[in-house]
Amino acid sequence: MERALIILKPDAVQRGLVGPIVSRLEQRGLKFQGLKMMRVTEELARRHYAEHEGKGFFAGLVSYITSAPVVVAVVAGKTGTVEMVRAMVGATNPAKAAPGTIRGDFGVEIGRNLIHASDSPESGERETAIFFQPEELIVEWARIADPWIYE
Ligand code: D4T
Repeated sequence: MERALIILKPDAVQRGLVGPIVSRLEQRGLKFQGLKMMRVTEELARRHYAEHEGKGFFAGLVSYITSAPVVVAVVAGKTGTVEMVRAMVGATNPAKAAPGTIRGDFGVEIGRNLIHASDSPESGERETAIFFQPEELIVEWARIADPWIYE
């Protein structure tokens, strides 16, 4: 089992795109383990984006992600799920993201790229632990559609 942390960023929430984006993930067959609305504090933003500290866009990135509520989720699936979710999300810059991807269909600019998805299974685990308490997640649950999604 692999899982990815998803953040529907403030622009996705403000633009009423939570439903359409969650829908895409759900329709693909991804299994949700957790979903909640929250505010990202500056401390959390700095921790999440620690690899970008010192870069020119860092201050803008922190201010964007902390500016309004976000929706965070954990989605799970078999091996390869994280890569599949990243493919659905599209290139970091929506202007260059392929049509059919979330960023390619809903966005136009890198500073408003709507969604975050973990970039490796290891990041998925690390980020899940940052954004969710264990008791907020339902890791094992029987979904009636599972045999119709996985052979
Ligand atoms: P996130 O982490 O938000 O899912 O985006 P990506 O994984 O697709 O891309 P990233 O980590 O390289 O960048 C993080 C975040 O910073 C913004 N950004 C990035 C920016 O505003 N200007 C830039 O030049 C870069 C490289 C967008 C996403």
